Amino acid sequence: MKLVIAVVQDQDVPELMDSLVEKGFRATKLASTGGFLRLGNTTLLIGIEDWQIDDVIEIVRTTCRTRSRMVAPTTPVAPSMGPYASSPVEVQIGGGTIFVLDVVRFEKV
Ligand code: 2BA
Repeated sequence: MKLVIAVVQDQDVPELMDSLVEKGFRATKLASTGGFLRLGNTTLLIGIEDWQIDDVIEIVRTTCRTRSRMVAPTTPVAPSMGPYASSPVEVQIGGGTIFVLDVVRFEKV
């Protein structure tokens, strides 16, 4: 068994959850915050059988979009630039950041 941890953008969650449930997957939705942008995002925990990994990744791929956002860096990007860089930079967010972990034991009691 595997545990898929998927960090996705909030806007994509309704369609992603619909697709997962429609295909018979179970998921738990957690509110999370990205360490870089400090913006809310969503982390899904999805327990699956090993042979279902590709199906789940494909669902995330097709329902989660890549978006760009301009951010003003608040941390130094290079020592020569001083403590803060003033120019906003564009970052690409998403579609999804996916971790697949082995589950040692799973029980519902
Ligand atoms: P954030 O940490 O808020 O990152 C948002 C986006 O900012 C990232 O999109 C990436 O394009 C950019 N970014 C992040 N760290 C950066 C850095 N040190 N320098 C320059 N740009 C940076 P994604 O890669 O799609 O990540 C979206 C969210 O997924 C992240 O939000 C974070 O919550 C999670 N995530 C991504 N990689 C992770 C990892 N290795 N471990 C844990 N969570 C991760």
